Amino acid sequence: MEAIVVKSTGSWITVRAADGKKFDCKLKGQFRIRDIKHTNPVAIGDRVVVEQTDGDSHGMITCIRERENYIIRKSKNLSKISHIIAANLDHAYLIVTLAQPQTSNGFIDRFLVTAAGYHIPASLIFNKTDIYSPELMKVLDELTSIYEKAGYPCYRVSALRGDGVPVIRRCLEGKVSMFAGHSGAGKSALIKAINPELNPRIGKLSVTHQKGMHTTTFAEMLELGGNGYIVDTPGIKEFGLIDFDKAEIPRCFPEMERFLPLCQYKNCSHTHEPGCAVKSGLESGEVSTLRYNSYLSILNDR
Ligand SMILES: Nc1nc2c(ncn2[C@@H]2O[C@H](COP(=O)(O)OP(=O)(O)OP(=O)(O)O)[C@@H](O)[C@H]2O)c(=O)[nH]1
Ligand SMILES: [Mg+2]
Ligand SMILES: [Zn+2]
Repeated sequence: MEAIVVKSTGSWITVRAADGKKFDCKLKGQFRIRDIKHTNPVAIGDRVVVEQTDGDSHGMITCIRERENYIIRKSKNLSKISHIIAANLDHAYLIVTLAQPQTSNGFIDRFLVTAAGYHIPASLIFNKTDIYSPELMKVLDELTSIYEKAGYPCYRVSALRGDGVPVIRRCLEGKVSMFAGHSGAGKSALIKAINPELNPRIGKLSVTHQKGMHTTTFAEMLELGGNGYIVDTPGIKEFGLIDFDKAEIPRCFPEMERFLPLCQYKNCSHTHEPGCAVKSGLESGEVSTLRYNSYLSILNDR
């Protein structure tokens, strides 16, 4: 039987069959040993083959189909081990907050680079607009202009008040999408606002730091009223890039891409070389300083 992984808690992997039925499965031993590079041998969204055991409700995963794409990041503190957040996605959304907690540009750009690297369309959802001061609204306008120019749709919502939620609901229709972001950004709250029948746990912010308390602990694919699926994910603090070549990174900045063939040197790193077209794009304003600085920072990561 073919099925899709919808939840994995470490001890059990929940899969959904084509008819919507769910099974708790174990993984055949061989995968655990084979895939030592990742902390998780199966990821949410994986297409798998399941053999039913134990009557109706349990199964054994015997095969993991090749992934079309995935969002991957470095595991905390273990630089060589990676974690696949979700696989086989139609769209990846980063839930961004300018306050409580604040999302940094470096975090946004590392996420977008990862999505671009695997050709997953990505968008930004700015949440908590109900608490933004006039100054933060100006920052929001600036960021929206920068990211939309770079080719990333930007949305504004308040999961709390419901502002902007219908637009997101329509975006998710008929697709498998993922919400990622810092803990406390409101991923689960937004899912609840999109579909009140769903009941993901929603946390509180820590009183001292106004950050989330890691309420969602396992990624889970939830069904949006029979018309689309959303993967709710645990909050992440940093987004460590993995599996990227230095030369690949400029191609993951869509607004830089068209300048790349115009650089004087074929192996231009776009940092100091004469005749660099990316730098001329920076001077003319077609490449923003904010994004270019993220590019430099990501180059320095490796
Ligand atoms: N003011 C305001 N608060 C919000 C909004 N959306 C979510 N919150 C609050 O932010 C806190 C965290 O929300 P969650 O949905 O649990 O955040 P999360 O991103 O799922 O966090 P993790 O599961 O820890 O990764 C809760 O107290 C929510 O009520 C919003 O639009 N405005
Ligand atoms: Mg959550
Ligand atoms: Zn160049």
